[in-house]
Amino acid sequence: MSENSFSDNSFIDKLLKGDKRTVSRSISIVEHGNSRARDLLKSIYSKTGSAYRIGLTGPPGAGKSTLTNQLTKYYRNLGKTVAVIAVDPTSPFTGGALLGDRVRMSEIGSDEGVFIRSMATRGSLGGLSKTASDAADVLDAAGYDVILFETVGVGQSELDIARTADTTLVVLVPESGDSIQAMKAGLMEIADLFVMNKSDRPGADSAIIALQTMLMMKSHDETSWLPRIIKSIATENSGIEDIAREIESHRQYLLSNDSFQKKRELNSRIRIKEIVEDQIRSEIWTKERETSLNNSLEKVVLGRISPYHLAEDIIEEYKSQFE
Ligand SMILES: Nc1nc2c(ncn2[C@@H]2O[C@H](COP(=O)(O)OP(=O)(O)OP(=O)(O)O)[C@@H](O)[C@H]2O)c(=O)[nH]1
Ligand SMILES: [Mg+2]
Repeated sequence: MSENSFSDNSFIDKLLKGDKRTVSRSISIVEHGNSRARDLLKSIYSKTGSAYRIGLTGPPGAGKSTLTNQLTKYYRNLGKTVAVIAVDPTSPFTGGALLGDRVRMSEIGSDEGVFIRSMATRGSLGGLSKTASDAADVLDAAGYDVILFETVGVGQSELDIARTADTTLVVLVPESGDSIQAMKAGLMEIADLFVMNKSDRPGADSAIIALQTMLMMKSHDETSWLPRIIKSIATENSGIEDIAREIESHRQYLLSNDSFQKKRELNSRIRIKEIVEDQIRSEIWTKERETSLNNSLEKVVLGRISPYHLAEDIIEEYKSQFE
């Protein structure tokens, strides 16, 4: 296979057959976000669209991995194949910070119908949502029925995951009761369903009531989807069926009123803009332009040239190559 093309179809064939090594290599390729990644994603796109994409987000330690593990077993019992992507928005190293997850997930990791991968996105080209969507396309094309994304809800990451997912689960614990009030509007907006995990701990019911009160204040009409709150004890495999049933209700809701199409259109729109912007950004910032920019900074700081003038010069010079 040549370095930059997939004209030799055996790689793609193996990927489409779900060969795990090839799936894994393909994800590494898309993580780089370079032209090779783009070639790969172009070749497989027509084979995507059948996997259901579920995102799990929430505060650190809420039980996202434990739930992911249980949901994976649940779907496997139904005969579905499952891919899990643990996205770590903070670590520049793949794997390291998620070692704990790996240990816990080793139980499902040996199952032939399960694929587990952790992805670090800091430092990779493009945002988390782009990388996650690209990885999901690879897994979708490889034939996985269900794709579960786990990411800790810090800052932007949960919004990115919600964009990539068809159904988004926000996982909370009774202890977050007090902080629910302070919870960023972000988590409230993205949840298609809430999971009150660690319901074996005191305060679960009052946390649910507090959350319910906040949810009722959100504006909605008879056609909007109202996120429900499901109790679970992930470590005891309790509540998992309820969660899966609610995910299915949400899927049916999306399908019944063309929201599914709309949601995927909206996500595609954002994704395409990201692809365009990433590519233009990398075209503009060649080594030469970076160097020339660095050489002009002193003049800017000393007040001899304004940042706007310099920016205009750079843009003019960039455009001139197309004339
Ligand atoms: N008591 C109790 N403990 C739980 C429950 N679910 C998970 N845990 C424990 O909580 C801890 C954190 O669980 P994880 O599944 O790693 O949580 P996480 O949200 O994936 O954590 P990060 O990925 O680090 O943000 C582990 O020790 C679990 O065994 C539960 O329902 N009840
Ligand atoms: Mg985890």
